Amino acid sequence: MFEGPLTESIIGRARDSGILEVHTHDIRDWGLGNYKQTDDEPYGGGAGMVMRVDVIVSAIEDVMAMDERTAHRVYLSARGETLKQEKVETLASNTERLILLCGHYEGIDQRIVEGGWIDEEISIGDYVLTGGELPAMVLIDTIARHIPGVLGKEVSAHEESHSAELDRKKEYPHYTRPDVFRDIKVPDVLLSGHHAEIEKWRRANLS
Ligand code: 21W
Repeated sequence: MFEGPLTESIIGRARDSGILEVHTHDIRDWGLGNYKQTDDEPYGGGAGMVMRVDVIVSAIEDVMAMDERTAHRVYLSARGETLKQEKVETLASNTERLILLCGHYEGIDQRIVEGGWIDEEISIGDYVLTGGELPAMVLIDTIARHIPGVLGKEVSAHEESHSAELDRKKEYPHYTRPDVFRDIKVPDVLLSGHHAEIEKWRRANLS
């Protein structure tokens, strides 16, 4: 399920050029018994299944040992702190290696958190998904574009929408050729070549 978002376009090119590494691991590789079981019924009853602490700890410890650099371990969880651009920038500048644990089913055994095998829990927003995989890809995408060389040199992640420089305002409207399309014209000021006026117009049209 990580094919596509992580192999195409900007992220794909960054991986091909070696400035970004992403490795995926199937938790079933650490599953128990002939059925490679990774989950079990919740203590206390209730619907759904819970991912087993022993399976996940084995997986985390083995993945940790695959690289000598210390890793920041994030559990993508609907109960986590909502991801904001500020967090993205903190992770991008302080973290060389991330281990992302994607929850599935109803969640993971809480002892994974209590036992210190996770550094933080992150959600990507207040809506319900089926698992942590899409959130993991969102987190990778947001962090990757802050790595020098990932974006083309004409765009830098630094002075763009949501950055501190633009007061985390969104964007100004963009136009390109043709200057008239089905009677809809590009604002005259953008064709004027008057840079001060263009700046003023863009500042006035931030949203
Ligand atoms: C969603 C698992 C909800 C469990 C009562 C009984 C990771 C996520 C996820 C998921 C529940 C993120 C329930 C935004 C997300 C994720 C799967 C709770 C419901 N209520 N960010 N059972 N949204 N989602 N179970 O869903 O793992 S980050």
